[in-house]
Amino acid sequence: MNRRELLMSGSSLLAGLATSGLALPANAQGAAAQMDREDIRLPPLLDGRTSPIRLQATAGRTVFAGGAPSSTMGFNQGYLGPTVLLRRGTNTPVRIENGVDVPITLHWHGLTVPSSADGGPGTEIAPGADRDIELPVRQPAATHWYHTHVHGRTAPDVYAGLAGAVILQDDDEAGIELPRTYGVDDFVLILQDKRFDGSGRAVYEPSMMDIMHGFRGDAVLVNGQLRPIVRGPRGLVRLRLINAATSSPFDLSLESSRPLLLIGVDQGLLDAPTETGRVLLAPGERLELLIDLRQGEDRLMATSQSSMGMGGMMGGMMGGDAANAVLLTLAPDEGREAAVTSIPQRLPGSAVAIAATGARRRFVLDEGMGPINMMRGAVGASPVMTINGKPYEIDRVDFSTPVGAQEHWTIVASQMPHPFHVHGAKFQVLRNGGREPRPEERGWKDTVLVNGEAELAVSIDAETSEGLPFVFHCHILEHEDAGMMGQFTTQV
Ligand SMILES: [Cu+2]
Repeated sequence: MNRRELLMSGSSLLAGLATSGLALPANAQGAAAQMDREDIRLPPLLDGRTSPIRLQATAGRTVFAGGAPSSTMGFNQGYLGPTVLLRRGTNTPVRIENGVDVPITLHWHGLTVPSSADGGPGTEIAPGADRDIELPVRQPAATHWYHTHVHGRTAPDVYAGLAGAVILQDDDEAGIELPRTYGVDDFVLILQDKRFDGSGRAVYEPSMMDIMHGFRGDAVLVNGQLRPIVRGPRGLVRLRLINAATSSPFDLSLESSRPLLLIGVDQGLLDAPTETGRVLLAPGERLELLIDLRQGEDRLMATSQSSMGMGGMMGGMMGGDAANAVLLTLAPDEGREAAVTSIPQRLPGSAVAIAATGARRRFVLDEGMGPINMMRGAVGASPVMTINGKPYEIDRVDFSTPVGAQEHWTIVASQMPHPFHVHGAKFQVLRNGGREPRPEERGWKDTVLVNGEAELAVSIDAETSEGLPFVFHCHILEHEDAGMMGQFTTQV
């Protein structure tokens, strides 16, 4: 079967997913309607700025949108984990305990810390075991997140809920008048799409086509809630959006068509607020937005991109690939005074491009849409995916480079868009798919949805320690689990 035939054979399935779109199964609709005005629940805060913290992986039973209880996992609770507060310049001791029956790791997505603290695939914690680390926080204020990262089972375990938010603070951010009262005018919003069975239970049983093209859910949940309402004072509120889906990129816009005010991306604040009609948030990426609630009630909409990307072949075949859905309602609380009512002119971020004088590297991401995976699929085996022709192996290191190097990387995603992520480093997007970076691709990043070829200026920031390499990989977690991941070491 060639690629086109494969796509055609999968098209009815994909079309079915697209038309079912972001709706719920019929028997969950009534409950969902009742849930429509449920206030958002934020994860509890866990303050690591001044004291050690503890994160215990925990099994749970969670009701999503009024359906039957789902088997889930979380940290210190049954689904997702607390929001960890960190501050630049501190060293935060963390105890990670594994209270579930599968191995876990704890990767700090976005933190550039030594690899022994960072929790890649090489730091597995067995059921019942624990691990003590220390996080040296030396980078600017930003929204990051943490999640399990065991090779071969990252997708199911992140889907189940082994993930949480990080708010990193510093003096520069504190010096700007921005909303920062958690749950009052500053909201962490963790996005995960889920697929539901007939009883409304969230299930994860990806087909071969889901693995190849990326799993798509029936609904996008925010902190585990369907279409919650975010109430804030009459003034500015800050949304910290984290895409923790296994593979769905979300195209975000306001129902009113008013522009979004973008203030931050993966690695921190921009140099100034930027107005944009819509922003694309790929798996692994974060965005910070300001919303002015004086303009009245509005809704944040999420269009789930077809797995084949914008304007791609599948988009055409499905006749407009997207189902538009309300992600959440934004509502002013008339009785509450806002702490912040004016949009800052400047933000602490730096727009200065780096030199990229170091090594040039080229990474070709390949989901193996060829005969080998077709044969494997035919006999029920899982597909093998590669970077530069090689699937991930825990004992293979693909390159080594000095800490402080500024390198020029070309990432190639020729068959479908892949969100590329690197540990221990940050980058600026120079070009993506032959165009200038979009507003949400500017500033320092650690994840980018590569569509065609992307040119990145990469700053290698952290050291590999205790013989543990850093990884770079596709953040479609099904692809990562199938081997689309490589490793490198750094030297101080
Ligand atoms: Cu991928």
